[in-house]
Amino acid sequence: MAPYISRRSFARLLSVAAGALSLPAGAATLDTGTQHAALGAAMGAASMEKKFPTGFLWGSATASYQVEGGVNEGGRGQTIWDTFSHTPGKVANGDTGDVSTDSYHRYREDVALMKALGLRGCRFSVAWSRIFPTGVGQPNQAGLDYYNRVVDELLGSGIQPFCTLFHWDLPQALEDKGGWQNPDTAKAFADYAGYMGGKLSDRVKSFMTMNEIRSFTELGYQNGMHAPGLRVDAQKFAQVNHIAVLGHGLSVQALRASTKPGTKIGLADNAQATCPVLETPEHIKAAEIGMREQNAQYLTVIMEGKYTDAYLKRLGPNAPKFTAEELKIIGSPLDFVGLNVYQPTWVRADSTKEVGYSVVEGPASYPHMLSPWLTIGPEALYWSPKLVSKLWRPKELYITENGCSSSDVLNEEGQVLDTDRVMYLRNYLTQLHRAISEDVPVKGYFLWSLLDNFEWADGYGKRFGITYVDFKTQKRTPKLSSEFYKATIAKNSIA
Ligand code: GBH
Repeated sequence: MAPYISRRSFARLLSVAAGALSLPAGAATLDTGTQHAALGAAMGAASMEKKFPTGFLWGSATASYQVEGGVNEGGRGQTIWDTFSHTPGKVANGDTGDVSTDSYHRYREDVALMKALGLRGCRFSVAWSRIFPTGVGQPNQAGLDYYNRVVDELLGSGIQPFCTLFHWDLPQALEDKGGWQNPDTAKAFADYAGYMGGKLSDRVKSFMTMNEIRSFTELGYQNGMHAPGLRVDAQKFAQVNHIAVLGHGLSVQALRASTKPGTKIGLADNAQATCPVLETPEHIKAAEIGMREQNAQYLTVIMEGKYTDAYLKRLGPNAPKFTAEELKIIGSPLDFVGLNVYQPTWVRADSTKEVGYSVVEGPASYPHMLSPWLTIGPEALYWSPKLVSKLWRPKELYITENGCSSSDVLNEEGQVLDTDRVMYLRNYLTQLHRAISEDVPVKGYFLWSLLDNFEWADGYGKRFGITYVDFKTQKRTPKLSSEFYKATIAKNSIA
């Protein structure tokens, strides 16, 4: 700090630092030493009390196959995750989503948990195969009825529903015809999305087309770790990505046509959260370039309506085949961008690279949560919305997922004291506050997840909930992190 501050700049600093704080009358006329003390106190208090904007939407997120169970009820059709999880060796411990948290039957109890936390937003996903059991054809009223009940229960509890239309549970009948390798799937998805928009938009005001395109294409069709468990060649894989983003664009258009005026349409994307290794201008610039290039075939093509030159060059003969018309559809304007943010991608300036940056792999000692991939970098929740906002100026942003796994156990008193999850959330939310205080238009935050649930190929072994679920009895027990989240919401601030 400078040894002397002019009265005018001192007053300005105070007003910046103090926000709503009341300061001693005439503070600006005090001597320099007292000024510094007062300023320090104001800054300290301001940094202790990090207020979120009034009306900031605090919520939680789940996804159909991960929580519903009831896989053979209400006329639901089979999905690629039923097939995959029932194939020996694919999911840890042979776990399946057959029952999971049984939210198909217990959604009222789950909504009550949300209400008790003070949540005002709930992100859930619709299982396509409950609505169109084979992906196309005649709609299934019993499936629609279930989501009508969920939506009505949420609204009755003062919680805004945010609906995701595809969170990876593709109808098996569509996979049998090539799944996301077949452009017909993109069209079928748009038809289904349009149908849901027409049925729900009298009550649901925000829709997300897809969840994490990168995850279901890379894990499902490139490395085979998720359903449908395929490993297609590089050219076919680039085409899978193209068909998926095309499905997104077509569904945006279908939703525009079918929803009530004022309905907001976006997606939930896990754009790699490029963070500068050091916060210097050159590395920050590198992170910005990295945000575009690391996500070229996902968020970048969606926001810009074109693939970057570097992406097409890198793929060479394996680049996707596309038309100008398709790019236009993919780039259909959105009302908001949802970002799922978990781990950082550290980036540095690198003049030896044509693109000007490189990704830095962490040392072996780099800390992570229970899931080995979930390296800890709270800055991700600053840089991801910050850079997305700078590059593409979306009108609104939401954090559609953030949270972590922990080796939760019930203690003798029946509590789960997940201090590591509290640590994770506190630090990430502090960085989110930093972004918002710089006017990045983040309107809400959905914690992943309300409940421990089926964590895909990790089965039930990796718990992400702020509520502990005993999968034998279905008993739900709020963890320490629930208490933390509840207090954060009540204060609308992070300490
Ligand atoms: C999100 O994926 C999903 O939207 C959600 O369904 C999921 O439950 C949640 O986050 C927590 O994982 O095993 O090393 O190959 C997060 C992105 C991409 C993270 C795939 C795990 C597998 C890494 N996921 N990744 S590895």
